[in-house]
Amino acid sequence: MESQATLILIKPDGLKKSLTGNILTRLSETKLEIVAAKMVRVSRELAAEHYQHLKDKPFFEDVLRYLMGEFHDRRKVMALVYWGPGACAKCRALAGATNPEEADSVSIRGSYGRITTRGVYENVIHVSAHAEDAEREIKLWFEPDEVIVDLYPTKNVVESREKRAWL
Ligand code: IDP
Ligand code: MG
Repeated sequence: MESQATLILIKPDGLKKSLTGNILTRLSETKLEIVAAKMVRVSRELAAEHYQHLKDKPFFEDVLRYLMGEFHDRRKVMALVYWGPGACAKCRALAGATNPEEADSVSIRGSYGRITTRGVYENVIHVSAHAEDAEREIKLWFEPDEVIVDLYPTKNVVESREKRAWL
């Protein structure tokens, strides 16, 4: 099987419920390699771009607010890239179905997810559906230099913008 990458997000409910260690332990069963990881404060623009395929759904606004952390008082997600053979399928199998009530009860979403009274599927993690989605999503969440393997072709650009540096 060919190596591929997949984007994992531990969503704000996963962080608030202190499930990070648990989720990473579950995912380690895949024997995939973690090639990028960081905490991200999610802007509306990033959330909307990430969930662009849902923009016509009635729950779109709530899903953006969920990913931005507005329902959990935790304005952050943990973003990781897992890499190896069949990465998307392996991680999605462990994650379980989108609807936490339909997810296998021992899957991550089946164990820890819930449907809120607002109707949001709070399902703890995101996993890219397939290699094509993974490429789009990883390019959205990570710069090339934040990933320790060369996943996709890059180009060199000269940037002269002001940025913060350590004092
Ligand atoms: P996925 O996360 O399993 O790939 P998508 O269809 O891409 O599922 O939906 C993205 C996220 O939007 C889901 O993880 C879930 O949080 C939310 N969502 C999807 N469908 C529904 C729905 O019918 N009601 C409420 N929330 C939903
Ligand atoms: Mg999806």
